Amino acid sequence: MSRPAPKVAVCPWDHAWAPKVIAAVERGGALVSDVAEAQALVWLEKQDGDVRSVLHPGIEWVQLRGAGVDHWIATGEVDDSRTFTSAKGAYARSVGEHAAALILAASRNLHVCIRADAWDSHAGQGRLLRGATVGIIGAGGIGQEVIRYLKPFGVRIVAVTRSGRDVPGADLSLTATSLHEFWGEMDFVVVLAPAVPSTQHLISDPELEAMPDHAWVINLARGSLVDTDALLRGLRTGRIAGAALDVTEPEPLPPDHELWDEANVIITPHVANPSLEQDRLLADHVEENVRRFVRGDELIAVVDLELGY
Ligand code: OXD
Repeated sequence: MSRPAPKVAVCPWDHAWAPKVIAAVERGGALVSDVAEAQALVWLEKQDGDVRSVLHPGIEWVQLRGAGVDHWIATGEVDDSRTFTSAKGAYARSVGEHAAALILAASRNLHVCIRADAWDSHAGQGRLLRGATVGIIGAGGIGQEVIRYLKPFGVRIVAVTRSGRDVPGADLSLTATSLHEFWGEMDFVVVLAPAVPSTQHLISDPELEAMPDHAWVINLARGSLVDTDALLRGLRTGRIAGAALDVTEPEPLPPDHELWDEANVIITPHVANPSLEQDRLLADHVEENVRRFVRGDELIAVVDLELGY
């Protein structure tokens, strides 16, 4: 006899994403229930709620909506009392596409053209991506998408992971410890690693110093991975050519922050993962994880508290 379908709650039930996520839970083969009776919970709040307010001992598994869970770990909402899963991987295509757009904008000098108010064919000159070296720092699911989008442009990819495993599509795969020899070869450095204590200010003065003066730093991970003061110094002294930032430290970036005045900085307000698409992408992820939960299989994107993501 097969076991009864597990009960899964979606909270808050009146959240804008709830209808799509509830449908995904049903497609995954679970019963949507009130949180009091649930064995699992999909938590749709971002930063403004506290998942602990609805948890009870019967809840074995909590699915969070974020790919990065640094906020939930820092607040203690994610702990070892049960299984927590993130949405790691769910938004990879979207963030990958945004990274490719920022790299193309930088190499084609679009930031200069967009700000110009007169015809200047010299200032507007871009360069070919062909032959450029692109470092992907944290080459997980999103990194793979970036590689897929950029490979047709004929770039050389240096992929950095914790283990240094061979990353499909990369020309060179490294661990962060061997990276210092390669900063000097980077035309673009794409930061995608999770925000954990060891990645805090991963890009600071020494790294910017070691990069070629035409290099661009592209950050789509968390603001804390790039030292903002060092970045400003690097930009002002011409140590690097530019930065494209979807995430910043501080975030949101205050209106009077100096980064807004830098001509060679492209800022997008943490929209690589646009909310217009996010509910659908999260729903696909939830459906797959609910299906696994129903079967008793291993869930995807389980948060590892020791690793911090
Ligand atoms: C996420 C993000 O972590 O959008 O999901 O940054």
